[in-house]
Amino acid sequence: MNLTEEQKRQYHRDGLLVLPELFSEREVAILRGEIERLCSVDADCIFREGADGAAKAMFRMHEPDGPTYSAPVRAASRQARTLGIAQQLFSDNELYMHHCKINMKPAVEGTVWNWHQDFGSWHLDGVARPEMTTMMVMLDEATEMGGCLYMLPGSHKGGWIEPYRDETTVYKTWATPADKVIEMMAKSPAPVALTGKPGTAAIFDCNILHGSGHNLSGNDRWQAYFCYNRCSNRPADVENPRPDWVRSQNWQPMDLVAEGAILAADAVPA
Ligand SMILES: O=C(O)CCC(=O)C(=O)O
Repeated sequence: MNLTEEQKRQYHRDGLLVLPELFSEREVAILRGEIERLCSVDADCIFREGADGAAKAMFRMHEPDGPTYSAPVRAASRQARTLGIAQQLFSDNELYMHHCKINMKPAVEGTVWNWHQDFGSWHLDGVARPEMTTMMVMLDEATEMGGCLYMLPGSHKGGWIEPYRDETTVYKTWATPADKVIEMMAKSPAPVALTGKPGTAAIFDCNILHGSGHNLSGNDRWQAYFCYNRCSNRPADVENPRPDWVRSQNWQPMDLVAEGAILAADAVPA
């Protein structure tokens, strides 16, 4: 899948490109089935919340040597529609996955992700340059009431903003200070709500400000995130690096796989 010049311009201008229904219903069903299967795994790379310990976030489904491995998720992250688009945006075929995750917001109970830049934490991981991008794929219908993502278009151009450690959320993150978010909002177009049908995707710059609210709806909101970095931008050594399921140590370039690879991977028993 080749991006048009207009799509590339839009990505660089807004820090964001929406790709409606990039994945088919069948592919989404396979990916969801995989996540349901993995929810019962007991592993450090699955975060849980609430009295019933429902999974909130799950990492590292793309590497064959871990407890959360899923061949269909690995195939999804290596499509011309995902990896190939990131390669085009960087004019670089040598990309690796910094991390791969699923964020789950259960109906009524799924909680907030405060405004942040992904590069806020990735820079602290030792990555020097903001040459990273994320492909998000909706595995449910994303709605405003259901806690969809909001993006502040153009905010990536402001560069890295020093984050603070946000301990208020279940999965602790590095968030952007409120005064900086408000300042950026005053000079940006209105935030964009990333709503859409299952299978819709969006690719976004690692410095764009984004966040999402509580899921007040009666439906779950599951989303997959494939975070790509250039191999030439791999992190430097840092003191106490985060575990490899969130700061990968596999810096080998990823290969593209065939269009039908998600369906083919589903045919092989896990
Ligand atoms: O899934 C969401 O709503 C937000 C997730 C996010 O921004 C992140 O994981 O960095």
